[in-house]
Amino acid sequence: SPRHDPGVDLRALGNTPQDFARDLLSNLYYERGTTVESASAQDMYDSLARTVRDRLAERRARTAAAHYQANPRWLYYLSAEYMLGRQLEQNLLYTGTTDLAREAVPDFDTTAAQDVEPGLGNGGLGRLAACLLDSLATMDLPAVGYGIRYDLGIFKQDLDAGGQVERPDDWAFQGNPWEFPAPDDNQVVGFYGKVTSVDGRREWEPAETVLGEPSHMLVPGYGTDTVNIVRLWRARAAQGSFDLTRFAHGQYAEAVADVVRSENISKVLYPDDSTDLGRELRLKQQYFLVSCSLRDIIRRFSFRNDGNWDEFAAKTTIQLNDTHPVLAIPELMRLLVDEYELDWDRAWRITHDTFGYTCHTLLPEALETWPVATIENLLPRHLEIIYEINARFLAEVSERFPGDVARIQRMSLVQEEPERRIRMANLAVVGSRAVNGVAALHSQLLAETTLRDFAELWPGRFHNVTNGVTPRRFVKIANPALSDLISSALGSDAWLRDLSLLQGLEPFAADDAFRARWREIKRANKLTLGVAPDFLTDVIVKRFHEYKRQLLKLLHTITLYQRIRAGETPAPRTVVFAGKAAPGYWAVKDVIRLINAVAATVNNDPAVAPYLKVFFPANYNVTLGQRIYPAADLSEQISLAGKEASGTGNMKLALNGAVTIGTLDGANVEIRDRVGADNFFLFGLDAAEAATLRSSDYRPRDYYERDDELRAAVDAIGDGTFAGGDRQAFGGVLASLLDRDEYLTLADFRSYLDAQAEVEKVWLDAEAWTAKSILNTARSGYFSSDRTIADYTRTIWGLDPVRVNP
Ligand code: 26M
Repeated sequence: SPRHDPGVDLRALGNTPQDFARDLLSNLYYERGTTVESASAQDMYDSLARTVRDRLAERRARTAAAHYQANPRWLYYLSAEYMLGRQLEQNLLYTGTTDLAREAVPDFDTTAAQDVEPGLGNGGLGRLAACLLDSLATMDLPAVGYGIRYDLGIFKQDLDAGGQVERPDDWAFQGNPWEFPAPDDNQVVGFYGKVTSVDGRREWEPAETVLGEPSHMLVPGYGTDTVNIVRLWRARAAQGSFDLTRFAHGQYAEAVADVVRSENISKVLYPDDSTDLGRELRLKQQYFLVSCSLRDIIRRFSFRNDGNWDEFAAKTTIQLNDTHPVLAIPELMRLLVDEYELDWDRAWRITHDTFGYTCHTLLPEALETWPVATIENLLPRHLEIIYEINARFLAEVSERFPGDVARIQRMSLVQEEPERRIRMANLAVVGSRAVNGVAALHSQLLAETTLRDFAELWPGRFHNVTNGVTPRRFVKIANPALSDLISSALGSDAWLRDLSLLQGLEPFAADDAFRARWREIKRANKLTLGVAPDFLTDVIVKRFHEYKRQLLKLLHTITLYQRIRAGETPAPRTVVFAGKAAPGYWAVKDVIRLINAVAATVNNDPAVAPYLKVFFPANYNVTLGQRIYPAADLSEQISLAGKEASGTGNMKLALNGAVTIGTLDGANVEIRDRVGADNFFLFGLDAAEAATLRSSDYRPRDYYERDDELRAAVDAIGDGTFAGGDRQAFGGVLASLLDRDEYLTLADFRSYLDAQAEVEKVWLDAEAWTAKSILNTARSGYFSSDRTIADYTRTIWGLDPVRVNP
């Protein structure tokens, strides 16, 4: 459309050193209002960021023009979380200006160190969202990510006397140069109130309204001109919320109470990972995201397609990142039926054809449910719509399975006991065209267990799309030396856009000179991380959760310590633990405290120093992960089989040449299939065995009594060895292990130690180890998020690329 033809040469920004330096100075003078002489590190950082951003903005303008011209089918990715990682280094890489920036900026490293990671997510789910956006742009697919612009991201973790202490993450305190606010594009969101009938139509009159103010960040593709966006909503009080009457009466705090209430909606990310807390503010956040995003999507659609609703599902596909945004289903129904006056059946067809739902868990405690009373109060019209969806759905179930009352109760969107609650996963499945798990085993177990009834009713609706990670951030940026070696071996850097090309490294696993180079790089990466370069670097880095079994790794560490004390001389290793625990999750906060107590004992014992070190860097985030993955030799993926949906750290580590020790859980299964059983250290119960043992009368004490080393390790936790003689310090951990051991840690202990013995044997043969390391990288190309996006595009989304004109 001519309206979007800029009619000028947008490529006015040159890329000579002079052009770049001039733009940098211009930003320093005109945006920061300062001079080279008086510029602070922040001034210089901000000016550099803008200089780079402008180069992306120019590509963004051409992308938008190409998109308007093509009027394609769009993907909208709805996610309450995005873990984008630091922006500067990525955007320098994607604009090809890294060298220009190093030349133009006086103290580049100090300047780059000002870059702050926007931690707008908890862990795997949020980082996956960021990897998928990276791949969508790289593959020239028209997509927008929608999310929430939390003022406070995931808390910062400090360790105080070995225990986790949380500090707020005011990530944008110094401003965020990567962000474009668009206050004029705001949406109005309603809450509470009542529903009345007007001329036979239901009409919701909210009692409270809040503004959603969007800003966007640029999401460039690598090696292409496409620049997509991620649009993040921030809550603002509606104008007039400030209470002048109260103010005049001296009630200053009360005068701003409504403003504060409104703006609290996007104040803080909930730091819970895999548990459903059910706080009203969380539900408000979810509806806020959904309401703003859907109106934005509809506005964009109407503008391009003259509001012809028959075209909507053909032009729009919306992917729900877990159930967090599932209110989009009743919200779209409400907009279509109440506001646009479509009849129910037509509205339902459109809605159902629009949505896809990705499930990220198997844990029942992570499946969201909301009390009917909470929804009724906050979103009364949505509750009516959910009931109507349920009535029609259950009629369909009864027709298929007449008289099967138990089935109807299981499948109902409404749980009746012990209180009435809405089951958000059921709503997501019923309202979506496609449902997918995130690894082959996960998708299989979803269909066989968690969502079995639904898979029986609609087998064709269920898919698997195995997760992936972006090789740009997690190989090229995180591990530049390894990337250069790979490119020189393969003869080009094309692998960064087609990761299957890593297969070409296979012959080099047998090449002595190449193996020596590979080891040198790993060694240098360990020095950068600050761990001993010649020790085996054994890493378990992920959110803390009982099912992930950091405690199993710790029991092994204690056993190594005790063996060394008894005179054994195992292969030197550094055990690296990193990760955050949800602030209220005391069981794993105790584990963190225990790990650090063991670390203090081990690291201060000169007798074990030549063989064992324990390292727990605080505040695991994307930035720290980028330093750890390249230094790792051994990747610990030791969750109880049947609990981890996929894992993505396992993929980042394998791509950086770490060899996995793991259970048959999540994507480990597929990693092992691809790298080969010889290049993967397998141990433990499989998912079926674990389920059987858990449902029998499992007695952890039997394992404790029968295994001397296990008993010695557990006893050391209880006898004060790591607590200056205090026998009570870790009583909770001990009791939960011996009395319940919900995640079968003791049952898998011996098998795990046997696998670790195998690890050690191979490690002592450096050439054999290096060959396995190289083969892990060579055979992990499948785990690129580009492949994940290709799978979504083919099986669920049906998108076509739109090339941006140069
Ligand atoms: C729920 C309710 C209230 C507040 C927060 C939550 C919540 C937030 C995040 C629950 C779960 C959340 O994330 C779960 C998650 O990260 N799942 C992980 O998803 C990854 C990407 O698919 C998988 O690789 C991991 O196996 C899976 O654990």
